[in-house]
Amino acid sequence: MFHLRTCASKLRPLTASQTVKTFSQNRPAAARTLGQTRCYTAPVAAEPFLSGTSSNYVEEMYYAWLENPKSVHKSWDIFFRNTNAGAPPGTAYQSPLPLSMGALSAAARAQPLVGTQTNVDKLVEDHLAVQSLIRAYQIRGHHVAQLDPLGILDADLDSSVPADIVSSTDKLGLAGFQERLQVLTVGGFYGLDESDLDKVFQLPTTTFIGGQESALPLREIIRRLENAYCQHIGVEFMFINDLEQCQWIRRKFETPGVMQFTNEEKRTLLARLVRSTRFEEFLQRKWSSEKRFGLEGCEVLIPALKTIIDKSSENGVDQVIMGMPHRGRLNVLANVIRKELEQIFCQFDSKLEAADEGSGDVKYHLGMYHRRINRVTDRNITLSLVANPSHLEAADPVVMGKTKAEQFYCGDTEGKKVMAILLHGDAAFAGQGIVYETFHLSDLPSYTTHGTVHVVVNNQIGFTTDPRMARSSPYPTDVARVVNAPIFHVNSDDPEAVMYVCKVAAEWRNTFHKDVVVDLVCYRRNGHNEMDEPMFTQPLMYKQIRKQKPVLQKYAELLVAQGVVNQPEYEEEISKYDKICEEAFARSKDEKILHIKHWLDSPWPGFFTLDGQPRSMTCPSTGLEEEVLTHIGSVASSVPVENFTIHGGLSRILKTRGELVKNRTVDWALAEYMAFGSLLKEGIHIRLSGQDVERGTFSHRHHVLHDQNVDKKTCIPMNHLWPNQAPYTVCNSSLSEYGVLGFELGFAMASPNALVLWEAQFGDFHNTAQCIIDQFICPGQAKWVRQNGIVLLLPHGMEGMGPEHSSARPERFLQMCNDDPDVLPNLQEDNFDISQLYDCNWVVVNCSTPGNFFHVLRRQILLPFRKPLIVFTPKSLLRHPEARTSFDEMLPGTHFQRVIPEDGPAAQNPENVKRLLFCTGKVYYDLTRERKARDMVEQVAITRIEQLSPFPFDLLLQEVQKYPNADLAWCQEEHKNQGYYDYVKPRLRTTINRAKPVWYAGRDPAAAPATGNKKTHLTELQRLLDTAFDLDAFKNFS
Ligand SMILES: Cc1ncc(C[n+]2csc(CCOP(=O)(O)OP(=O)(O)O)c2C)c(N)n1
Repeated sequence: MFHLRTCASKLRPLTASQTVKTFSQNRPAAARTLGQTRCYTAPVAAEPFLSGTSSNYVEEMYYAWLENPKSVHKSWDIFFRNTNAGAPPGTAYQSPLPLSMGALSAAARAQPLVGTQTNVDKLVEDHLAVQSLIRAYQIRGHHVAQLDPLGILDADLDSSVPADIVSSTDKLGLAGFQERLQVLTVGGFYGLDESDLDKVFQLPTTTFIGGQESALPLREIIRRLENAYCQHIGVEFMFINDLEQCQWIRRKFETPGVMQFTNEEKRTLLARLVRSTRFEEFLQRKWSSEKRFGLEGCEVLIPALKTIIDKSSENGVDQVIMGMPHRGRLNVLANVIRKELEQIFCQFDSKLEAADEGSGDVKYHLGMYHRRINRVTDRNITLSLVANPSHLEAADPVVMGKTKAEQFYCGDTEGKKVMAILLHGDAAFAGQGIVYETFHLSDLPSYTTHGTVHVVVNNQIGFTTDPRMARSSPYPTDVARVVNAPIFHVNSDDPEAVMYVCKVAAEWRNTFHKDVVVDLVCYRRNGHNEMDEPMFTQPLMYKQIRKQKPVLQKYAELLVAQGVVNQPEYEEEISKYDKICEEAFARSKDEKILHIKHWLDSPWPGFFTLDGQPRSMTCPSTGLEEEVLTHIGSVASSVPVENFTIHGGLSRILKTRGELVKNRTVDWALAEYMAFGSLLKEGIHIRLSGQDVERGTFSHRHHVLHDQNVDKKTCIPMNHLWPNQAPYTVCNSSLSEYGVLGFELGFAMASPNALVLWEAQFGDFHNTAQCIIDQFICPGQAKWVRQNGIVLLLPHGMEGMGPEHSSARPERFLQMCNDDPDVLPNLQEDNFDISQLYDCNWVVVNCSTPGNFFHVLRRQILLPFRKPLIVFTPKSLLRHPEARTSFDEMLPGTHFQRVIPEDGPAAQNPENVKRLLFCTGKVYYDLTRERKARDMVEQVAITRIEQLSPFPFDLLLQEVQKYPNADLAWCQEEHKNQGYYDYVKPRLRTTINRAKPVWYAGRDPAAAPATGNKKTHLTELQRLLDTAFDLDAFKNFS
């Protein structure tokens, strides 16, 4: 504790107030955060108790005393005065008189300068013990809080009571309290004895249990700590390494009397519980054998969400985007989002036909969007619930992305207007890795939504699995600790405690704009769904549940006992809501047809006609004026700001780009630049996200320039193109695919007027995001009538780099295309190509030229509807000298080419052509090189299929008809059981009415996507080229 003495002796000439000023000038606010190193250099002084760990405590008190001498216990006041007055070491301290609780002011009677060294040591030790005790409650109080409404389980999966906390099951009953004090005092953890219970202790500045008091008897300290930390709320926050945030939480939970509710608030809470409870009962009465994943056992969820929304609305939020699993979803739709009840009820009618195209989805997966007045705040609020698949937690990043987009489009840079609420089940929250990935996006500049409120419906069971078999962490919420989110566990049978933590959670989000978790510890009254028998697997738990009084009944009895409502008022509230349900049920009978479009979570006003149809079925030319190309090219090859030093290597890259532009050509990077830059000019926001996308994994893009001399000084030339251009966002993501792709999908959901692209580092990595692809991107429109124009850029190509970085698995995407391989569509249909696009579930392309890549990106936005676009992008072609496109192919009037036909000598005399080779992507360049080497340019035509899906039946039919004497072969560099073969072959056969075989030139089937051996790779390549150009290769099979 020499620090204090040093400070004191240094500051002695000053008065207390001068000292405070000087000290606070030297000590910025941030210096008071935990972990800050304190630095004092003068020699140790002689006060014997000023040593070791006591130093922080006494030092805290000293600072408090400097600010206000009355804020510390009288004995310390005297000590500090004596010290400052120059008392010699060992003489400044005098022991205080013992104080009883009712005699706090007796401290004032302490006499100066009397005392013994033993007293001194004991006093300091006791104060330290009390401080440690307070800290123990703050850190570990939640372990003994009474969180389980059933009273049989431990929310932290641990029945032991921390040795340094004196809690017991019968909380503040007198007998129990005495018993607990015994644990503490007689041989207890901190060496305090019973005689200390009535001694008054100075409270450190890190607690608020004192309210107006700065000192309290130990007995009262313990009582208040128990009250704050060991009742129905368990607060986990002491891992947060920010003093201001910790203090904020302590103030919220420790301040005496902080959890007060007005009678009005209690009545509102009761009414909300009535709705929540009676809604489930109504469904149960009407459709007792239908699955609905009811909320029974956690009915408090509805008032909890409404409280979070009310409080957030009060703080200025006008849009809340929610994501949630099955449990209680219908109830949330009905009572939080306020979907018309008849719309919900008619989903139970198995006789109603679906009006919309697509497969639709079950009622407890559908989304919803609703703008309404918040009755508590009288302000407008838009609430949406994002549709989700069964895959638990998969919607988390999607909700985040949509929230980010809504914030972006309304200029809400701090998340003050738009926020997300995510609901979770306890088993899923602990078990699904996507939760962790999503948390890691929460504080990244390009991904933060400035705080999400997470609400866990912790019914202490996952389907049939006990939590002890479902997680290794104490709580299901521990994953949130990685981002220092405070976690409020609360017993759901105490509705007021729940409302309180929800208010605090909303305030936390509003104050710090960081994530927060509300853990509603509850139970599940029925089985996993209403048909399930829970007694098979959880007999004892369910015996207890059978005895459990529903929370509504409990709370109603409490309020009746308190005189807040009377029994008839309560019954009236129930019958009022029952009547609402009955009337809606009657109206639901009038519904003749089911409209999934009533369940849209993200409307795009103005994009479609009022009937939800595209405004046209055409797509304009995707070409650009030469000046536009030249202008974008010149910005792309320069540094558009002054005094900015770029890397020498990059200067060379930009110079090369400049030369390309001068020669009126583009490579891959420039083509992308042209597409992005021109769309920005047209007011289309572009967001490119993924691992290392700013530079580009293959160092070809360089969309963010870094000054070589100034740290973090960057320039994004794309944002310097046009005076009123749309913003360009390019952001390196965290090392996540599932989370980031989900996020971008959500971002793309918010507006049709944005080009949102996710680039995989290598295409094969998309498989860790497979759930987003399988559950959202591929079937999203069919399930939820919701279009999405997300673009996936998947680097793909057999470059001899081994099995891991070669294949983006085209076969998987192609297998999930919804077009029929065996049915030739009506090729005469007007705008066949656009209709085909409109009908497909996604577009899959592999462009062989930069120009076509440019066109397909622009087409994505110029189309009058939105479809996901999967692009297999090249690696070696990024720098291939032949992979260039002239401006001529990008001018007005030009289009994306679904097929690039042969245009060489073979096309001049098609009758002479012996083989028509079809291929896609980079292998084209291997094939043309080989053809030239073999001097077969007249005999072999090569046609590139650039758009694989929807399959260009019309153009390919023309190609086949053009070469009547040619046999047909599909050539790919991928193994036979992979790539495109299985997709292309039946469609080619259908195109030609199965008139000819379609041969295969490519690698043999294999388990791995590619060999790890370079020589084998080259041998395989040569073999497939040999087959492709051996005109007799297929003779024996004919
Ligand atoms: C990713 C995933 N795996 C498995 C399932 C099957 N499943 C549906 S609900 C459920 C239990 C979920 O438990 P919990 O998260 O605690 O929510 P609860 O059903 O208890 O509300 C399981 C395993 C699923 N839907 N999603």
